[in-house]
Amino acid sequence: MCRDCGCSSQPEDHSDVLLARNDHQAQHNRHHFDHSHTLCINLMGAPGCGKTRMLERMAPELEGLLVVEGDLSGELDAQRMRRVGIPAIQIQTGQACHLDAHMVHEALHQLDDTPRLLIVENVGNLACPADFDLGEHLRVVAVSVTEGDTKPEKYPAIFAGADAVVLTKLDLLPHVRFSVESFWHRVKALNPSAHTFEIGADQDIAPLATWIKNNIT
Ligand SMILES: Nc1nc2c(ncn2[C@@H]2O[C@H](COP(=O)(O)OP(=O)(O)O)[C@@H](O)[C@H]2O)c(=O)[nH]1
Ligand SMILES: [Mg+2]
Repeated sequence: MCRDCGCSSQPEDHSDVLLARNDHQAQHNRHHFDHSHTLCINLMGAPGCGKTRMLERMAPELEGLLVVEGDLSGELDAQRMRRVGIPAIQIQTGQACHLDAHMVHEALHQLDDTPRLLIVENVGNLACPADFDLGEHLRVVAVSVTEGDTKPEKYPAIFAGADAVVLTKLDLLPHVRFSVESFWHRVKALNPSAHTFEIGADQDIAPLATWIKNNIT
C-alpha cells in the first residue's frame, strides 16, 4: 500500500487534508520557481513509456536543464541523465507511487544554484501523479504505442490536466495494434487545447524541445 495516500486500496481517495497540504507546499514551490525564473515541468507517464529516453535525446538542446528523477528505489535514471551531461537529483519514494510537492521541495534544497529549466520525471504511473501538484508550470504526459490507444479513456484526469501529450515509440507501430488517430481523438475529447507531439527512434525530437524552450521566459 502507498505510504502517503493508501492508493492501492482506494485509488481515487486522496484525502482532502493531504491534498490541501500538498497544494500549499506546491504554491510555495511555484513561488520559488517564479522568483528564480525557473520553468518547471512535471513529466508523467507509465513505467517504461520512454520518459528518460526522451530527456536523454533532448539533453543537447535544453540549456540550463536540471532533472529530478522519481522512482521507488535506486538511482538509475539520475545516472542516465548524468551520463549525457545533465545534472540530476534522484528522489526515492519507497512505496509511494507518485511524487509530492514536499519531496520536490526537499530535493531542491540540495541545490546551490537554481536552474533555468527543471524537469521532474515523476514516478511511472498514469493515476496518482495527476492529483499531486508539484508547483510545476507545465504538465507533460507521455504514452507509448505499446500501451494501447485507449489509455485516455481509462485515465482521463492525467490527460485532461496536461499541457502537452507526447506519443512515443512510433517506430514500433508496425508491431502493435494501435490507432494513432483514435488515440488523438480520445486525447482531444478530454483536452482540446493540449499540445501534441509524436516521437520515436526515427522521429525528430526537435519540435518537443523547441516547445519547451519557447516556454522559458
Ligand atoms: N523502440 C523504441 N524504444 C524506446 C523508445 N523510447 C524508449 N524506448 C525504450 O523503452 C524502454 C523504457 O524507456 P525509458 O526511457 O527508461 O522509460 P521510462 O520508464 O518512461 O523512463 C527502454 O528500453 C528504452 O530504450 C522509442 O522511441 N522507441
Ligand atoms: Mg525513467
